Amino acid sequence: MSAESLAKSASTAYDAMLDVIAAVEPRVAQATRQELTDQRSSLKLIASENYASPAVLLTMGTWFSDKYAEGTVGHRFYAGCQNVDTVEALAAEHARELFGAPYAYAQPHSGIDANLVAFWSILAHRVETPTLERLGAKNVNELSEADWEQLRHEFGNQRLLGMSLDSGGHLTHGFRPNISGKMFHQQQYGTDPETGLLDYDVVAAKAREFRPLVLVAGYSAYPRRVNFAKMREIADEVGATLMVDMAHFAGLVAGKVFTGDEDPVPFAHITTTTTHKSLRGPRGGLVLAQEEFAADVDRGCPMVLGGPLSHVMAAKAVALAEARQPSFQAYAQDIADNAKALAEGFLTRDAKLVTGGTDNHIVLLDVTSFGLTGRQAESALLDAGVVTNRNSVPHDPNGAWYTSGVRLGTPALTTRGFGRDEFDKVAELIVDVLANTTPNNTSAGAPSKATYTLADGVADRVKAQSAELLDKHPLYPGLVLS
Ligand code: DSN
Repeated sequence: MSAESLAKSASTAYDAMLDVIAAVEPRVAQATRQELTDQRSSLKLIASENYASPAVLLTMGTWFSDKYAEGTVGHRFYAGCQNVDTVEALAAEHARELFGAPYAYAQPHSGIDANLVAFWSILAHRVETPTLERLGAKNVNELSEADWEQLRHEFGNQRLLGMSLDSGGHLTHGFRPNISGKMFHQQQYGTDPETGLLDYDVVAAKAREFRPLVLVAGYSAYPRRVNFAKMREIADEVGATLMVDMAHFAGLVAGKVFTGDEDPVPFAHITTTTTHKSLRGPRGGLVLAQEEFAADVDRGCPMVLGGPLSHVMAAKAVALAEARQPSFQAYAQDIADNAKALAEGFLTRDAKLVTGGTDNHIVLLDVTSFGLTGRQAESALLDAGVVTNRNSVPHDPNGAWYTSGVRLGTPALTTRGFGRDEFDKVAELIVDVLANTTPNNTSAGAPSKATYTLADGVADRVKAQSAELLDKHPLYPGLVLS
């Protein structure tokens, strides 16, 4: 089927779908239409967002949503799961083939859920199983109260070492307010204060001293690649399990931009990801594992997760099939090339970047040189139709709420077909907004961290120039709603 006829079919499908919805709750149909208009008319630079294909989106809107399927393929707690088995097995097969993983689990509903499954599996495999074997019990129900208390104590007293939030790690990597920072004794590694880069010797020294059960690698706001061979060496030296959260860069792994030591899958005992960021699938999670962890990961539902979202697993299968096409490799390379162009666009305009650049899909702009907090910068950019999110920079003086940075990513606009020239223009537009934004004063006369004034005319000027870029690269070309 040609791209043109596919777009025509999608238009018919969405028109019909919106009619059916409008017959029950027209305001939802209207908001759904408006969301498409808004996404089409703004510069989406949120590093964790993308645009899934109509095939992926349509797959989510079916009766698979109505089916309960707790358990795993061929081993469910409900009858009638034969078709769920088909789509879950397909999603897992595509994931194994795409990433070269021995085992894949397609059920997690999100990245946080995928990480919880991974933590639970590591604890089950490395703490619970040996304890049960030692005590000659088949499962926890056979333990005496005293042995159960001992197991609970050991389960709840393990150690995790992960990257700190302000260095680019994720909340679930042991950030103390998050569940991961409470279910484990946690310590964090950061980045070099001068360069902003990971220092593997520092990570190794911390690991030797702390001796964690789990070493977490991966990031959500670090604009550089990671050497996972080195992380595995560190884990092996201290007897830790290496868990890599590749949610942000899974598309770059799938698209063979990150290969060799930069591909986490062969090195990690367990790799987790979301499916909706650079991987461009439906909103959801995925766990990949080496064989030794497979049986424990497989019990993720119902031990950690509620019933799987079968309609989303079906959409994961479609998205992963898309990611196995050669065109996805070209897309992934464009993501990385475009991020470099965006970074160069900022550097030539004297803006400050954390680590001085990028070699993945993220650019982390330090907005203190504009005299702004991240929150002011994010809001002023939104006024001009540029959608970003504020983010901490290492050792951030403004904390995790106001922040001093704005995180930008290239996956979404690359899907629309933006290239290096367009990303250079995007840098120009962002600098235009930020250079024309000034912080307001609080009632006490100090500079506010939240409010600001964007000079007259700037938002309209930037919106007009963005519109030229966006019109050249339409979102879902050929998809027309009546
Ligand atoms: N929401 C993800 C991100 O934006 O990176 C993290 O959970």
